[in-house]
Parts: sequence; C-alpha cells; structure tokens
Amino acid sequence: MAFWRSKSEPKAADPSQPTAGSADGGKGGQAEGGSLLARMRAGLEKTRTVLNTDVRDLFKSEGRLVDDTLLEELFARLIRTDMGVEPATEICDRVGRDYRARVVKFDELLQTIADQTREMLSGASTELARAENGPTIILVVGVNGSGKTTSIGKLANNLHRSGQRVLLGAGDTFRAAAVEQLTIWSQRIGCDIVTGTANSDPASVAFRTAQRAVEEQYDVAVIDTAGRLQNQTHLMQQLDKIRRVVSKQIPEAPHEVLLVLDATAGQNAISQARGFSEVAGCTGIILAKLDGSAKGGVILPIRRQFDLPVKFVGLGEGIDDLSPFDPANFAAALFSR
Ligand SMILES: Nc1nc2c(ncn2[C@@H]2O[C@H](COP(=O)(O)OP(=O)(O)OP(=O)(O)O)[C@@H](O)[C@H]2O)c(=O)[nH]1
Ligand SMILES: [Mg+2]
Repeated sequence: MAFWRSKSEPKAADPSQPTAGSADGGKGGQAEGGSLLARMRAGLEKTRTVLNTDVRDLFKSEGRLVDDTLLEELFARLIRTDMGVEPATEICDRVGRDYRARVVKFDELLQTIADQTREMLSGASTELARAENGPTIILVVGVNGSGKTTSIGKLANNLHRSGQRVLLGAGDTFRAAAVEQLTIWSQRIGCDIVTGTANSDPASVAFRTAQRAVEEQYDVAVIDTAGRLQNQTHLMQQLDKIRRVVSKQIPEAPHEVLLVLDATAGQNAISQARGFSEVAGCTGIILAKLDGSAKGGVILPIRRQFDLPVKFVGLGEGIDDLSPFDPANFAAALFSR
C-alpha cells in the first residue's frame, strides 16, 4: 500500500489509475483493498463494539418498530462514540425519514447509518500534497503525546518502501529522548535524519533539513516538532518561525502541515484542532490511536467543523499501522458486524 505513486508513474488524474490516497492505496487490488478493510476494522474495534453492542441491544431478533423512543435511544448510543450532536441528529433524522412506523431489522438500520456516515465524511481530497519540483516538505504538529513522532515513523517508512528518498528532521529539540526516538525510527526505516543538539533552535534544524533535502535531492522531508498547546503563544510563534525558515529554502514549503490528533481524546481533539488549524496553517489531519479509542466517531465533527481533511488514521503502534483515510472504507469498517 503506497501512500504516493513514484514520480515516473502516471498521474492520479488519469481515470484508469487509482489515486494514491484511495482506500486500497492506489493499487486497485481486490485482495489489498480487502485486507485494508480488515485492518481498519480491527483498528476500529473499540468504537465498533460500542456501536454494535449498544445499537444491537435496542433490537430483538424480529426487529423493532421505529418510533420516537427508538430514535431517542439510538441518538443516546451514537453520542457515546463522540460523534457529536449534529451528526447523531442527522443520522436519527434519516432513520426516522426512511423507517418511521415500520419494523426494521438491526442490519437494515446499520446499513443506513453506514451510508449516512460515509456521505458525511466524503468530499475532501485525502491525497498527500506533493511538490511539483524538488523535495516535498511535511511538517508535523500537535499537542504533547498525540502521536506525532510515531506517525512520522510510519509515514516515512511507507514513503521509503515505495521508493522515495526520505529525510527526517528532528525538530523536537526540547528533549534528548525525542531526538533519540526519531533516530531509532530512521535506523529502522533505513533513511537519513538531520538532528540538532538538545535545546538548540528547532527552526535551525528545520532550516538545515530543508536545505539538505534540496541540496541532496531528497524526494520528501518530514519534520518533527515538540508537542505544544495551541494557547502557548511563544511556542505557536516558534511554529511560525519554522514555517518561515523552511519557505526561505523552498517558497511553497511546507507543502503539508499535518496536525496529529489523539482519537482517545474524543471531543477534546476538536478543541485542539480548532486552536492549531487557526494558528499553524494546517493542511490535513492524522487521527492517531483510533485503535485505542471507543470514540472514533469524533472523526465526524472533525470533518464537519474544520476545512481540514483527515488524511491518515493511526491504527496501532507498529510500523505498518498507518492507513490512508478513505470514507467508504471507514464507514464500512465501523458498521460491519
Ligand atoms: N495504540 C496506538 N498508540 C499510538 C499510536 N500512535 C502513537 N501511539 C503511542 O502514543 C504514544 C505517544 O506517541 P508519540 O509518537 O511519542 O507522540 P508525540 O506526539 O510525538 O509525543 P511528544 O513528542 O511527547 O509530544 C507512544 O506510546 C506511541 O507508541 C496509534 O495509532 N495507536
Ligand atoms: Mg514526539
């Protein structure tokens, strides 16, 4: 599953070619698509269990009459996944519209909810941006412990495996352990890394990363940053400085500013997204730790409230546990039995 096609491959705009960010990672292969669904399903296990068990509990095997009581109960159960009031209301409205005063089976209802979820999530392009010429620079930001460094490791590994020359930038200079953590990832992947001494200016690491990426003709550089809160003004200004020094090397860079959100934070992830997307010029979201969360429904308000596509989801701590986000795949995985 390659996140990017190589530059020599045909453009994704060619309708005969699947896109790099599509559910099957651009391979178009049935088997791979199937295994992606299985992995997404496993990653969403906790949310899926909440939904399936909770919603199924509302039904008897012979089905149940759709009336106000059922719709209220359904609403309460949907809310538990942190999908938020609006999406839950819309789903219940649709169930009411389609089935009111009829007896429905659990499977029928689940299919309707899945369809509605897919529609609510679709629309934005989830493909990773790419520089026309020269290296693509990806900056990764987010609050402490959200999963930035791990997501960088997984992303870089995938790009490296698909034949890209990848450079990492250890822009979290606050803690020696952070540099070590990214260095270990670079060794596992077999890619190069630019580091700075502890407490050195992260912008200087970012500058040197972009400079080396240009001079040595890397395809992509992924720059890590220290965790910060959106209300820590000086730290947010530091992000701004990182962006500026990178754009001195390459005017359009950074091509992506990926905000890593922790899915286990549920609705709190939304306030993080709000703060960061305003200040840091984010271009997309990585929703990490979906596997550890029963609140995977939070993806719906994130999609709705921000003009920011979810580009990847983290489905575990392993090197392969990052998947391009695909609404159809996500909805199918979430509501499959
Ligand atoms: N289960 C699971 N754990 C994850 C995932 N992504 C990251 N983690 C774990 O979350 C913890 C924090 O991950 P890091 O990548 O260090 O987070 P960070 O944002 O770089 O943290 P700081 O640099 O301290 O701000 C680690 O234990 C990771 O293994 C994921 O998708 N699933
Ligand atoms: Mg980190």
